[in-house]
Parts: sequence; structure tokens; C-alpha cells
Amino acid sequence: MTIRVHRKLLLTGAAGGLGKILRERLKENCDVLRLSDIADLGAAGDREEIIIGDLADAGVVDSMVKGVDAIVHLGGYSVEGPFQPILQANIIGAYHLYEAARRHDVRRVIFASSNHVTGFYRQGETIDASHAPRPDGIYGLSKAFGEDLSRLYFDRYGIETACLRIGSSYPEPKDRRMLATWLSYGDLHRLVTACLTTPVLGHTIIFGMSDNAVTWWDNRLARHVGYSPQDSSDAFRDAVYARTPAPDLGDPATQCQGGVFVRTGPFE
Ligand code: NAI
Ligand code: 15L
Repeated sequence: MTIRVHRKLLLTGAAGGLGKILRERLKENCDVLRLSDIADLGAAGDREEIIIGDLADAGVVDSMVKGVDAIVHLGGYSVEGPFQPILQANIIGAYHLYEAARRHDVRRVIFASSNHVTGFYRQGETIDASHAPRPDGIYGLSKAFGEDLSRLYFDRYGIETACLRIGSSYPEPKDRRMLATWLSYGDLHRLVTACLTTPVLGHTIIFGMSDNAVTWWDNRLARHVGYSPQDSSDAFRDAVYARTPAPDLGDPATQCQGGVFVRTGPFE
């Protein structure tokens, strides 16, 4: 169910893979969709506003946030990499975003966190939102910072946040790991919509996954969000098995939920 409860929404990272998907779909959720990114976004379409700028620039972030009712924050460095760009985009950028939300009284944020906050848990175990973070790299650590930052701004200022620990959101699962981590684009939009519209969100951590038979994550602590996935990786299972080799059980990328991120880098 899509309910248009917001007048003006901000979507950061709108030029990215998921931003392009949500650019169209989030128009169902609001009267005006404000888009931002450091990269080109083309011309503003019907009911769109565009602000180009760097999340590391506090002034630009302030102008992005001013006048919106809620924020879907996808912008940032989205893979494992060197510390400096991750620091600028994900850590300093998230701080600027929450400070601007506090100043402009924005009450709800949907934050694109990542499964890499808990990437060092084993593929043979099931975790929920009460398990301690075990980041699998600098990128996962930066998302853990974003989750803690949002908790501070909830406890202190009452700004509600959903931290979406997104698994792997692509048109279809690319490999055997993604049979567990896959989040369809339709379910991504359903998840964001549920977080935008649930009456009381509070500060919530929720794993962003479709209704996959193989799963490592339990969303029982986020039932109040009302997210009900409609898609499943199961339909892709035979095809994925047919085109991918049997996993090497001695490889940390097979042992751990974070996959290859657990052995990517260091970069310095
Ligand atoms: P993406 O890399 O395609 O998009 C990120 C966008 O952020 C890009 O358009 C980029 O230009 C923008 N950006 C980067 N640094 C910036 C800065 N300093 N200032 C302003 N904009 C900046 O990533 P994707 O796949 O669209 O993911 C969106 C979000 O979801 C990211 O935060 C990512 O970490 C998170 N996520 C995505 C997953 C997936 O499966 N696609 C899985 C887990 C988390
Ligand atoms: C992520 O956090 C990344 O943004 C995305 O590119 C994928 O690699 C995904 O995790 C994943 O774990 O598959």
C-alpha cells in the first residue's frame, strides 16, 4: 500500500542505482520530491526539485534539508574503499544531514544502512536487530556510525529513523549468497513506504530483504513497521545454482554474511 502522507520528501543519492529506481516510485509517496546528489540528475521532472551538491558541505546539506517533511537518505560511498572518501560522504555527510534535520525540524529519516554492519556474522547463523554490530570493513563501520548517530538524534531530539540494513538490491540475485540477501526493487519501495507511513517508527533497525526461503536475518523486532515483502529469490534459485560454482567452504567470503567485503582491502 502506498500512502501519500508527505508533502515534500528529500531523496539523497538520487543519481545512484537505487536512487534512480526510487526517483520514479517515491513520487507516489509525496506531492513534491526533492532530489539531490553530487552527480548529474538531469532536468527536474513533474513535481521534482533538484539540488546538486556534496554531503560533506554543511551549507549545501542545509539547503537540501530545509523545507522537507521527511528524508530518504541513500547518498554516500556504497562499497568498501579507502577511509577518506568514506569519512567525507558517509560519516561527515550523515552528521551534516542529522544536524540539518534537527535545525529544520524534520521528524523522520529513512537511512540506507547496510548488511555490512553485521558482515562478520556467519552464514550459518540467524541474527536480529539486537545482535551487536560486527562491521566487515570501513564501509560497514561508517554505516554503523550512521546507525548510532541516528539513535542519538532520536534519543535526544525525537527524530525518528529507520535504519535499513539493505542486503543486495538488484533486478535479480547475482550469486548464491544473494539468494539470502536479495531485496527486489518492488520490496525496496514497499519497505521505504512502510517506514514512511507507519504511525510510530521510533528508532528501528530493519533488514532490507525480500521473502527469501534462505535467510540469515530475523525482522521480528521491527514488526511495528508493517513491512510485508511480496517477492522472493526462490524463483531464481535453480538458475543461480546452474551458473555458479559450488562454494569454497574455506573461503571467508563463503563463511561470512558480508561475502567478499570481508576480504576486500586494505586500501591505504
Ligand atoms: P550508488 O553508489 O549507486 O549510489 C550512491 C549515490 O550517492 C551516487 O549517486 C553518488 O553520486 C552519491 N554520492 C556519493 N558520495 C556523495 C557525496 N559526497 N555527496 C553527495 N552524493 C554522493 O549506491 P546504491 O546501490 O544506489 O545504494 C544506495 C544506498 O544504499 C547507499 O547508501 C548504499 O550504501 C546503500 N546500500 C545499497 C545496497 C544495494 O544492494 N544496492 C546494499 C546495502 C546498502
Ligand atoms: C552493499 O552495501 C553495497 O552497497 C552493494 O553494492 C552490495 O554489494 C551489497 O551491499 C551486498 O552486500 O550485496
